[in-house]
Amino acid sequence: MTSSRTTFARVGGLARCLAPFLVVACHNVAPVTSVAPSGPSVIPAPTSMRVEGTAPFLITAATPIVAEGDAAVGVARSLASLMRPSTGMPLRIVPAADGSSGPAIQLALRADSSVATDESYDLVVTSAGVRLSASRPAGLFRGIQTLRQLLPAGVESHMKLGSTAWAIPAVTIKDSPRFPWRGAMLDVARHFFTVKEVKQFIDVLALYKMNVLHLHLSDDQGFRIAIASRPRLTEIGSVTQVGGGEGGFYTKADYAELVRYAGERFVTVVPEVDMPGHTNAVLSAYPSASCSVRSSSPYAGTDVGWSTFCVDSAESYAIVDDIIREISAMTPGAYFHVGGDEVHTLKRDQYVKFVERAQEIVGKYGKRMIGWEEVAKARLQPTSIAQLWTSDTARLALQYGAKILMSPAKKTYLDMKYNRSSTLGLTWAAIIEVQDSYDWDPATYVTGVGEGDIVGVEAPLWSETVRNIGSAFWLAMPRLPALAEVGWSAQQNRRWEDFRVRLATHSPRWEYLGVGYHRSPQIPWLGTTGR
Ligand code: TNX
Repeated sequence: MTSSRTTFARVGGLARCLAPFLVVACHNVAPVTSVAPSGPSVIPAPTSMRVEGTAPFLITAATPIVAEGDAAVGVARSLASLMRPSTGMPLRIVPAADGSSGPAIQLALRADSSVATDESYDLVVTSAGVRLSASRPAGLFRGIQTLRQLLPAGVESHMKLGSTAWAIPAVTIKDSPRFPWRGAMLDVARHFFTVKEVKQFIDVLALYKMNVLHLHLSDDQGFRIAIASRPRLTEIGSVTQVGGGEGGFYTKADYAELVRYAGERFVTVVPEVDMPGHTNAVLSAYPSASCSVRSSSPYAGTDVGWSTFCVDSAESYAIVDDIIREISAMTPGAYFHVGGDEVHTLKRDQYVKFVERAQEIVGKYGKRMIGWEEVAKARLQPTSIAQLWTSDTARLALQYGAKILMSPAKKTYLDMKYNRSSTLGLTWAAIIEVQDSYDWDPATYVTGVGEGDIVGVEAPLWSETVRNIGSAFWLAMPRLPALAEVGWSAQQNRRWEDFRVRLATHSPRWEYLGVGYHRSPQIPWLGTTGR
């Protein structure tokens, strides 16, 4: 297979520098021609990539973007707006019907395409032009991220870079994702994140071909989305956060804007309202849904497992119905996440009863239910998903024909520390360096959960210690691209020694994007500043 050839060529170059410290040394002293960074460092690794070694394609002021098919025009616009600020090139968008010939970046939608999924694409670059084809706009968009990574890092600059040659190496790439769900979760409940911050997060997901943003919209500390029929949820439930800050919430217009922004990048928003536990913020607003003797008031601590809806009260289900109805109506994606984790104060049958009612309500509003692994104790519908995080409980889902989303905490939790001295993060699941997050196979991680049982991989970023987007990025980068590759690239195309060298070349992009990162000692970063 072509990809193996490319990969082996890379690893072969490094084989002379076997010990990790020598890899760094070789990298620094060797002329760029002898090591991987001289070749394309695409993350996630494509299914197959042949580096032609012939002349590259040069973008000039005359290069148009040719959009074949109306639906390709939107994606062409994304590419143009990505490249115009840094290149200063006009990059006119023209329909194929114009019959323009000459060097161009062609984006083609082909219904008869041989590509496998909506996100698959083919990319051919020669000195004469670029041809990107896919059967769906999502595939073109993913292909554009590859094109972006084939260009010099400066393409990410918001200012025009005068002296850069905008060359794309001659390559032939065929690419398709391993799993349909490659996500990240942002906990906007423990600390609130503004619309602008969440958009920055979405931008980075898109760069690495991730396609799901799971928003953890409520927890004990805050309820973060306006529900018109239940105004107290945000009037009372959103006023604090961990540590006692002022919290916040999204208006319906804010949420709609996030959904739109994500959609433009072919990222699906999966909203989560955690229930029946993690509900102190809801219960402080509507105490009639609680049967605890402990009265609920705004909470800024970090304990878990102590709050719950009263599972026998009609009022609980009336609130749940209102919340799921209104959020579902604003959510184009197929899934509603009901949480379901860490309920330490209910008996198993009480818990199961609640989850089954919630599943019915989700179905009533046209969505499929996803919940943390504990929901697999209930009778699931085959369309539901259990999100594995800390045990093998999720496996129970398989008997109902339901699928599993892989978020094992020891590998995917972005809120775990990188090492003992990390200033941010927790340690309850593990200490997770970049290699730990990269070097595992979702299909062999849990006995009895194989490739066909898994819908994908998701990286949760819980925010007990994360007060702003800068801290979020420091924890996410570079583990997020590692997990993006776990979810996208075939297992046989992934090698840590190859990945770490490709990853090293990405830090200049993050710097142009204003995204801070953990300068992991496992990665042979370029230079001292990463540039
Ligand atoms: C466990 S993972 C939780 C969250 C915490 C997280 C911190 C899960 C389903 N529940 O409530 O924020 O640990 O790492």
